[in-house]
Amino acid sequence: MAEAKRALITGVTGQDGSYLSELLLEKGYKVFGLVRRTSQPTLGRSLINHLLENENFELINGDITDQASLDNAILEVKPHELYNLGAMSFVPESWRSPLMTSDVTGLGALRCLEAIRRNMPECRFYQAGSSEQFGKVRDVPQTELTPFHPRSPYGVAKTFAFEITRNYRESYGMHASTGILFNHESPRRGLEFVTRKVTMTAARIAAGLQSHLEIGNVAAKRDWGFAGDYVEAMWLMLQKDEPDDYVISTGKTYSVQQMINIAFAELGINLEWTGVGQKAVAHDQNHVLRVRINPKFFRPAEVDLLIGDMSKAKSELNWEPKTSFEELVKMMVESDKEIVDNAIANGTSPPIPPE
Ligand code: NDP
Ligand code: GDR
Repeated sequence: MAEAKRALITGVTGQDGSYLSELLLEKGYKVFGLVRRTSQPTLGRSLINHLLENENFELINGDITDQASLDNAILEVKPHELYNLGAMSFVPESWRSPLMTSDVTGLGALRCLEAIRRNMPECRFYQAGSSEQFGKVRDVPQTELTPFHPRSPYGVAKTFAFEITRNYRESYGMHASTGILFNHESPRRGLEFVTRKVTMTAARIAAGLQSHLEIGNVAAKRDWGFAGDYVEAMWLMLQKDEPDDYVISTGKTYSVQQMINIAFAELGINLEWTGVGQKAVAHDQNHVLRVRINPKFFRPAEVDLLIGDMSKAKSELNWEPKTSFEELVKMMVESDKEIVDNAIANGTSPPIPPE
């Protein structure tokens, strides 16, 4: 029998890391997840708790800001594939901590590439690129050829990571690819990101735990897909004979306001909006205030519109998104309703999205 393929995943405790681990285990891989040493080891890792007893799933300590730990991980695991999903991934935080963001999200990719180049050059590399690289978009929709104009320190760091990945591919002939992934969500999305903040808050409102949602720029438009569909594209990129870069998206865009309307309607709350800009508010069918704009959630520079053209991924990887936006929002609302209902039934506090 052929030896099982080994994959090393940074960012394994995050949304995508958990779905990618499940996918690779299903495909017969031995999966190694790089985890940071934290003072409370079990916290923050709940997304992969269900995998810890799987004999083909193993955690290894390391940090993408520490070159030695990456070298050690490569030497120990000898991976056929390395997926670099580790990042400081919350855009607003990148203005508060721009140096840390550049170190983790930007230089972290370079350290992974160096660890491969020095220790195991045949290991294939996936870099988690982002539609935030397009920022103030120059083309609509955005393709692999659209120039970058990132609008946040996070977007700038991802652009560096993209460029250095391409450079190592061209300089050293490494099998290194970047997936330029547009926003993707799931019931495992962090509570600080807008979709999950909306679905969890809507579930809390429906349960009578709070009166309304406070939100930032509802005019921003995003191309939102399901994370479970997107991790398959990551794997497909590393199965190609030649490394390359691919846009992964749905090709459809919705405003934050539309997303809020669909999520609340799932729980029988039908919103009517009045006022414009920062004065916009939404009331329900009983004239109760349910959504209010709070300027503190606005960003120093915004990405107004994202919509990706994934035709290259479709023709070359045979990849297409399977989950519609409505199905995605429904899945997230149902999951958060269940979390809130279970917490109430058990006498515990349901989660509150952080600010
Ligand atoms: P999450 O924020 O859910 O996960 C981020 C992961 O990075 C966590 O596992 C975190 O570990 C880990 N991490 C943070 N700092 C370090 C470090 N110094 N060393 C090692 N690991 C670290 O992100 P997602 O799963 O949503 O995204 C995965 C990747 O894809 C990220 O790179 C993100 O920027 C990128 N991306 C995401 C998109 C999306 O819409 N979700 C779209 C485009 C790109 P810990 O648990 O210890 O904090
Ligand atoms: P984004 O995701 O910045 O696109 O980055 P996020 O969900 O944080 O914001 C999407 C849009 O919603 C607007 N918005 C708000 N956002 C948050 N978080 N909270 C609010 O209250 C709020 N109100 C309005 C934002 O201004 C923005 O326009 C995500 C991350 O996963 C990145 O790591 C990834 O690279 C990109 O997607 C593609």
